Amino acid sequence: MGATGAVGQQMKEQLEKRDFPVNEIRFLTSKRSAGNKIDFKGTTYMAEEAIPESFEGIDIAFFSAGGSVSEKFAPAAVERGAIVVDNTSAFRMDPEVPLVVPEVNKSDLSQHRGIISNPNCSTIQMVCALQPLKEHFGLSKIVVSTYQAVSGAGIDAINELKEQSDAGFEKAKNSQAKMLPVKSADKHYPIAYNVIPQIDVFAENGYTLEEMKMINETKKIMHDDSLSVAATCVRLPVVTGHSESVYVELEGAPTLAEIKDAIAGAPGVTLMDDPSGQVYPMPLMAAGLDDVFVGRIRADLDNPQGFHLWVVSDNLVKGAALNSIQIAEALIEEKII
Ligand code: NAP
Ligand code: 3JM
Repeated sequence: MGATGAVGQQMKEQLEKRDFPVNEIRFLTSKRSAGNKIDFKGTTYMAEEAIPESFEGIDIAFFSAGGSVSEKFAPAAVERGAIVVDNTSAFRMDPEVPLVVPEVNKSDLSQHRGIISNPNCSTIQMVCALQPLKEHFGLSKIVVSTYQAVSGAGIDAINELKEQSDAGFEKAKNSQAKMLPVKSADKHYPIAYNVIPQIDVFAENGYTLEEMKMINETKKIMHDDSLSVAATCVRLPVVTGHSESVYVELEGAPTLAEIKDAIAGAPGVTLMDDPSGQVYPMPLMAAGLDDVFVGRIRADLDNPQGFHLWVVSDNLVKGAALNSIQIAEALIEEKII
């Protein structure tokens, strides 16, 4: 569901690349793209307008077409026997819906009642990097600032960044932006040559919903309501790949070498940290890759339990499509489906 979107196209690529076991596949979209041709593993398919009957005979339905589409169609898919892996925020905080990053809380999958939520992209890469620290040393506090790419806001936002960038600084400054910070809002700002400290709409407490997603989802995935989490989410003129500056306070006071060893040994995480060689992760190098990359690891200068990290990953890959496919792979491995 949402097959023609930025996430949907990446889902298709991941299914092909990982040779996911498929007997039959349907590519669902809105009416707008129905009839468009989609190539999958050497066969050409037609995109179909989603209707409740689209889910007859389907085992696993991957949703990435926005929250309202998930609210409308996920129950119809579950009624027809499908397990829904939902990439939207629609059900993430529902206590009956597992919210899963397989490297962190795969065991929650067994509790599913038809819908499994895929966390927000910024949450996924952060919990992958921090889970080894939690396991080895205990984790009590997180303060994160994000540097997020426009691909997280969909294909139209990627195109808008490209158009504004090509137009140059002066023209971009006066351009009629339509997509960011929030498409449905009345007011928009150019993203090229700019930085926008707003992702998703504002909540009453002054945080944005993107920030509240990171805060609430992290506690749910890590099974720790007492974990202290603060987030500031910022959009940058980067096509794809989110970066995060993360400050953590641990329950222990490990050495820097122990922190690096824990991160280097974590599944799905690559340590990339050598200041002497100017080695650290950046979104341009992470684009299209599966892993979460961590560098710039430093001990806080005042707090022996405090550490700073720089965490980068492709938000469309591990942040969205890959994590969803890994959830489906885990369902098969664990014989849940
Ligand atoms: P996108 O590039 O704008 O694509 C949207 C997709 O949804 C298109 O395939 C579109 O089909 C389809 N769609 C829109 N309205 C529909 C409707 N009423 N019925 C059926 N299909 C409809 O957006 P995207 O970046 O792929 O993101 C899609 C959604 O995924 C987001 O809204 C968000 O909820 C979720 N997402 C999650 C993460 C994450 O962190 N896990 C990251 C990014 C996005 P048409 O081609 O017919 O318009
Ligand atoms: C990432 O329903 C919508 O309009 C989608 C908004 C959206 C979300 C979301 O809330 O599902 C855009 C981009 C996300 C997300 O992953 O939380």
